[in-house]
Order: sequence, then C-alpha cells, then structure tokens
Amino acid sequence: MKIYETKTAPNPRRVRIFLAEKGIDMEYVELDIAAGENLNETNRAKNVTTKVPYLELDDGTCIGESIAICRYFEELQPEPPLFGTNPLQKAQVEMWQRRVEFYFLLAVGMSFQHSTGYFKDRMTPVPAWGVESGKSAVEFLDVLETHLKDNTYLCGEYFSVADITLLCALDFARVIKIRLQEQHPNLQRWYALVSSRESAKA
Ligand SMILES: N[C@@H](CCC(=O)N[C@@H](CS)C(=O)NCC(=O)O)C(=O)O
Repeated sequence: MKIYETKTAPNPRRVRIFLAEKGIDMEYVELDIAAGENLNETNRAKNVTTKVPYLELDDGTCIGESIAICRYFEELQPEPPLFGTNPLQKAQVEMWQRRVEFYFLLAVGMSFQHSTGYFKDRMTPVPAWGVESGKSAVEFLDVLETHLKDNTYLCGEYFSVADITLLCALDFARVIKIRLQEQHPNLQRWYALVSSRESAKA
C-alpha cells in the first residue's frame, strides 16, 4: 500500500504523524499540488475529490480523507489508541477532532487559499473571505486557550488524533502569519508538549 501526499501540506502531515505514533512504515508518493499533479486524470480516477492525502491499498482500493485513513489504521492496529478507549472518550475525541478541523484547520485553509491565491488556477480567490476566515481562526484560538487551562491535551490527559490535527493546523497557520501570542500561555504549553513528541518530526 502507499499514500499519495504532499510533504509540505497540513492534511498529509496529520496522517504521517498518526502513522509515526503507531510505528507503521509507509511508502509515500509525492504529488506536486502547486503544479496541479493531484488534478490529473490518473489521480482523479482514484480519488474523486483530488485532495491529498489518499491511501491506495494493494488491491487498488483507494481511501481519501485524512481521518478516514487514520481510522483505517486505528482498526488495523489499535495500539496505541488515538481515537479514544471508551464510549465517553471516543465521543470527546470526535468532538474535539471535528471542532479543530471545522473551526480552525478549515478556517486557516480558507484564509490561505483566498488571501494568497495559491490555487488560483483551480478556484476563484475571494480576498475578503480570506480575511474573514483568518479572523475566525484567530478567534477560535481563544476557545482552545480557555479549554486548555484545565486540560493537558484536548481530551484531558489523553493524547489523541484531535491533538495531531491541531498541531498540523497551527504549524501551517504560520504561513498566513497566525501565531500563538502572549495571551495563549496554555496553548503554548500544549504546543511545546505535543511538538516535542518524536512523531511531530514526521
Ligand atoms: N478533508 C480533506 C482535506 C484535504 C485537503 O484539503 N488537502 C489539500 C492539501 S492540505 C489539497 O489536496 N489541496 C490541493 C487542491 O486543493 O487542489 C482531508 O481531511 O484529507
């Protein structure tokens, strides 16, 4: 099996970190998304959204969406569990994973795409939407800051796939000049903890 990805992009990194946490080796195929390699007929036929990453199994089955890929490996190799271990924890992981993905990673992505015009060959950038999305992303940092006052990780003492999503989103946010500030001491403490994990190098 192999994963088609782009080394510098945030979503593929979520999967690389997840697999590093699990100790799973993988073959990676680099696609140049800036040049639109992900959009060619071969990739589109395997992966309808054309987004990276996507996983290709040995029988040709393809799985897109970072969380779907992570879920597949969680089922194949449950240890260490990264999606929760009991009903409550699984729900909390799902809650924070979705919150971070929808209210932060997506906002950061929209701000990047609409303010830089990076993908202007395949979409129409709306700079005002880029500004609004950047503001939403920054506002959500305050929500996270409050939450992390009483929580070591997003789900209490439990490191999960939600933390991986947040780490990748925060690191990518630097590209649009969104950084943790003095008013985010708990997020900074969380960031230092999570980014010092060996997997963060993936
Ligand atoms: N919901 C998808 C998002 C994937 C995504 O947006 N990938 C970006 C790179 S981080 C991409 O492929 N961009 C290329 C394009 O839009 O053409 C996931 O979770 O994997």
